[in-house]
Amino acid sequence: MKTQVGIIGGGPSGLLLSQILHLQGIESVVLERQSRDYVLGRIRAGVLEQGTVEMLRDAHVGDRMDREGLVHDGFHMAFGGQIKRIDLEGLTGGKTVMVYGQTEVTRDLYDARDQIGGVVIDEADDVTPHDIDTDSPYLTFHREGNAERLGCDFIAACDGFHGVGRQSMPKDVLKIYERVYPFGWLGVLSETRPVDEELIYANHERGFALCSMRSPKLSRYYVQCALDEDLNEWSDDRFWEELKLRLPEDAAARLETGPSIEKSIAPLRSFVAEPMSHGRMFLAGDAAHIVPPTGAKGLNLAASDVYYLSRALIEQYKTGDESRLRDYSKTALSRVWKAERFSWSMTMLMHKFPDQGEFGAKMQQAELDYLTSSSAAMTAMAENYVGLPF
Ligand code: FAS
Ligand code: PHB
Repeated sequence: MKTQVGIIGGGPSGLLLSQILHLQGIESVVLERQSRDYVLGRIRAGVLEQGTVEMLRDAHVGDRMDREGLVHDGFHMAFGGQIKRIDLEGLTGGKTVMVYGQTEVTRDLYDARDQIGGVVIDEADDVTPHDIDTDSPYLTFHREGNAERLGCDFIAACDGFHGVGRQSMPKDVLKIYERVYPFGWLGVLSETRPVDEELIYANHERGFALCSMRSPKLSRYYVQCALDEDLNEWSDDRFWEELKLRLPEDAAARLETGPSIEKSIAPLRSFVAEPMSHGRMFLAGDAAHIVPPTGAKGLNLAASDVYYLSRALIEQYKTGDESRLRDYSKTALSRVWKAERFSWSMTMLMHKFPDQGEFGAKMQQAELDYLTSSSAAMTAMAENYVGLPF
């Protein structure tokens, strides 16, 4: 097999890159390790920055998002018995975010690829990049037990944190930066009316909690939990009781509970791999970086990587100018690190740390009190939350 861009990974990064290139007449093949059902069964991100929304519309995959997504022009921060609103739209001159699940984004992308004849090979095993520092890199993989080879001009490793792309970069080239947090998020999806029309981020002495949603009838909740929590110890009743304890009284009183249709624990880490390219292989999305979900940046960073990489590949194919490809890593990392900083700072502000002590708790309350009483501080929060410019 031969194509122009070989893409490892059929998550949001790989599918969006493939779709954007296709619309510019550039061929690609996506090699996805899992089955389509498995990929679509993962419950992940929920909030799309304005830049991501515009990219999806430009890639002709925004129609259902615009019909079913929820435009949010603010969110709430609860702490010390108070609840304060961050007026995203008012503080950023009209910018908002879209609440629309990553699962739906991925479904829309798969449908779009199928509709225009995109090549996505599911259940591709042992995908392996070769000769990435030559002019003719290629990928090998197994499909239904048969060995296959995909020749390409460039390889995009969109294969997530556990992917093969980053692992294939020379060890003496790669520099890793990492911070693992001493807690995780226990998440629940339930077919209940969301507790509020907007998201609530809660700092509480028992730990962080987040009230989010997927639709007016589908709620997504999280509570901070210990890293070694046993999911079997968390009945729905225990989850709902713990969530209520961490929310302001009126929110807890109106919380509609019900059976969980998904329950999982996600670890939290900050992670960046530099550089994001080597030879003719380019890393995009979780393959290159991970953020704690506190700032709702993970999926959105994947989108901005794809924005920069697709623009660079299109320029190379249209004009032969490789300068944007050469600058891809530096350009993408500039935005990645700012999102890493925001996600880290939100995580430090909102969670209970085992070693923070009473002084640390007081610092968090003082910062939250200052943040929500200063338009300058809220403006900084708002412009990061809606997404810094691409
Ligand atoms: P993905 O991991 O989504 O996709 C990579 C794809 O590559 C996968 O389908 C995988 O099967 C495939 N793959 C891996 N190795 C392969 C190989 N060797 N060969 C072929 N294919 C391979 N972000 C938020 O903004 N908010 C959240 O609340 C949030 N919650 C999250 C919860 C969890 C448990 C996780 C893991 C992530 C969460 N994220 C969240 C971040 C998440 O949304 C990612 O940023 C997003 O999935 C990034 O998309 P991709 O880069 O496409 O990576
Ligand atoms: C979600 O809805 O899953 C979600 C929303 C905001 C976050 C993290 C997760 O910061």
